[in-house]
Amino acid sequence: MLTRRGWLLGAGAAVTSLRSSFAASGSSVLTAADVHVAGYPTVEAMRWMGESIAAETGGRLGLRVYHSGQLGRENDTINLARFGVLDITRVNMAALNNAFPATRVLSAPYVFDSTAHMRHALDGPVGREILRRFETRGLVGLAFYDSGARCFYNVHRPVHEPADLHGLKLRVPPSDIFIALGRALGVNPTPLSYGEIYSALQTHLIDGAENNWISFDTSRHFEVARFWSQSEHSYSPEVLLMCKERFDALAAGDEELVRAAATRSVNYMRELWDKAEEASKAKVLAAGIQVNEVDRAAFHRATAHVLEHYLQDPELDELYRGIRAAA
Ligand code: GTR
Repeated sequence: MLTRRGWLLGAGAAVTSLRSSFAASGSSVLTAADVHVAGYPTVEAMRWMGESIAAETGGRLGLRVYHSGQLGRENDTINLARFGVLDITRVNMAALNNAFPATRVLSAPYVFDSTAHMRHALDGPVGREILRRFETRGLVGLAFYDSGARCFYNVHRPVHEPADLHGLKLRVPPSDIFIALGRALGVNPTPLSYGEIYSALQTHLIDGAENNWISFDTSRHFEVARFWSQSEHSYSPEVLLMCKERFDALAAGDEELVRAAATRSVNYMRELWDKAEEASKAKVLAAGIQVNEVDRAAFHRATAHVLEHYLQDPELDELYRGIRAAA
């Protein structure tokens, strides 16, 4: 049987051989990973970034995107990037919450009012400050991408208020914040990696999960979980992280070029996001998903202590104030 370690070593070897074949031709290629499928806005935005880098360097530098979790689970790709096996990974804040305290304020419940608010806050000083913090642990924060509003979905019933969730076993990302959020709502929070959710739903290991419209659609979770409740409890955004060692080793001028291409890809990503969100919503509605509004104020009240707990940290409190000032 192929062990997890064996598999990761295999992925590392594939990346290394790709790099050497490019090096032999006098050009070099950056490798990037994403757990989402081809066509997902984050994957397409990274490809766009790669094309832009290749065009500007006349093909001297390129970017190869491994989508669909080909290089492993999100948490694994963070370490692959920290240790230089992989150059860039696109992950959600949830995967970083435990190891990078500053990210907690971005994932906590009811911090952002809307996608527009989140974009505005991340484009300003709060976003820049959080990106900077990754450098202390071997990573360079290149840019934030959207992740929309996370909502609950399950196989049993519409959820209107927190009590409707009581007793359900819900998958949450492996993050203490999401576990605390689940507990605050009376669910049995079950941390699993993204790729494990579909079969966990099918085999009734879990009753539901939470995510945004595009993930609900492209992961095909909607085929099993037929009730979607518009809780919008977190906007936990995505981030593009690059191996710091590899970034520092880029040729003169290329650091700025890579940073600038990542920054420009954000606008492209947002355009794709807005269109894909509408398309995914329409698709799952046409497939017969039952959607309902929730008593959002009740959800907010029930989870307020989770945010308050994290705001006892003065640094998080300051970042939070910056976020609210951008509302
Ligand atoms: C998605 C996010 C993924 C992954 C997933 C999850 O919204 O884009 O990177 O974190 O959620 O819940 O695991």
